[in-house]
Amino acid sequence: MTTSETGGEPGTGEVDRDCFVHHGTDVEMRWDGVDSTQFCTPTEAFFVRNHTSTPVVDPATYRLSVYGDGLRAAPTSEQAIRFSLDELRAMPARTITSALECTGNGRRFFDSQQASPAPGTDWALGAIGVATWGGVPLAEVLHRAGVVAEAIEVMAVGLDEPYVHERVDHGRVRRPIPVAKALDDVLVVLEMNGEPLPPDHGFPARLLVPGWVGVASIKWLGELEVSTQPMTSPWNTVFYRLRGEEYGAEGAALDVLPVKSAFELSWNATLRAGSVTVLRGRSWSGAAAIESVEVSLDGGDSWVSPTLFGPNERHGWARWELAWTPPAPGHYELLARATDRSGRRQPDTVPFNADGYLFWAVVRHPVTVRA
Ligand SMILES: Nc1nc2c(c(=O)[nH]1)N[C@H]1C(S)=C(S)[C@@H](COP(=O)(O)O)O[C@H]1N2
Ligand SMILES: [Mo]
Repeated sequence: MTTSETGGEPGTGEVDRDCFVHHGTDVEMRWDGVDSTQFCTPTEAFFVRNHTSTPVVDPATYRLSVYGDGLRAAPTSEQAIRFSLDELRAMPARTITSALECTGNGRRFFDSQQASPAPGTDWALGAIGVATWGGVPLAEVLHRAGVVAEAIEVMAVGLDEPYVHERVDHGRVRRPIPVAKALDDVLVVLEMNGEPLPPDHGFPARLLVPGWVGVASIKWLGELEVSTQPMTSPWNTVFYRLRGEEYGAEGAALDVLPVKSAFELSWNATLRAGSVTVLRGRSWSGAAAIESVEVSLDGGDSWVSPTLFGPNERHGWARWELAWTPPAPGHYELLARATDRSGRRQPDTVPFNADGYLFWAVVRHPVTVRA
């Protein structure tokens, strides 16, 4: 049903190369390219994170297979209940405007700000985007498949090629989520920003797990195993765990994303002394809407409140702006620190973890002011 494209990068020929920072099989959104008049990230500027490469899935033969002992008839994978794309499209539709963020977003700041580099894609803060996702509630699909009250977890499996890392074949990208989350607000996405899902973002169908680590939002969704027992995959036992001194030997599997902020400004931007510059940025949290944002123009000595504008809802992001007249030439560090409505405020530092996940400390953004 699928063939794997050769070539390391996603979206060959489809993406505007200049609007991204390239990292092997991943591409990162450029914060200095963000259009401050737009709330959603345009699809063509949305980051891509692929463990292998974008598969070509034939929509005519595509089926979503649902099976497991958490369904009334307890079908095996061979006996799976199968939904075609037309059947999914005919189900009651829903849209949600939500961020999707990679667990490793901000990883490079473990190195540059805390002198503790972590392996993995060297993201700055551009492994995030907000889109309007359209599709079918996962709850609808699970109810039609006959989910039972004893079901506790749903394992989503992608149709991309098995992931081989350091000569270990980990199988297809897959990860379980609790049934409670699956039935709450998870979407089987068919459309992104009003258009059919593009290949790089999971055509013909993917999950969107609002507020959770991006890896939960399995692309090219091929299977859902519904189980009455806890399930494991390398993506919840080996990868995407917080491992490190502060977290214990086993580490903790990751779910809800923390609160973060970014300026819509190039790294080392050049500004003019004595001229008014409107600084803009966005803050977001997996847990709640944004309560407040503080900005420091002097490396963290003093803080001022930017003006928040536009929508500010759970799962989106809050936009903010602040007029600044840089007083004198020199090098400055601009800081933005958000607090969400669940009471979490971005810290100055975060404890290291071996894979560099969830860097949610305040990022120090350098700018040069010229005469
Ligand atoms: N099947 C599959 N699903 C996947 C991945 C993948 O490599 N294969 N990458 C995951 C990760 S780590 C992230 S951050 C998001 C990225 O979604 P995007 O590429 O649409 O931005 O997809 C997730 N879903
Ligand atoms: Mo990710």
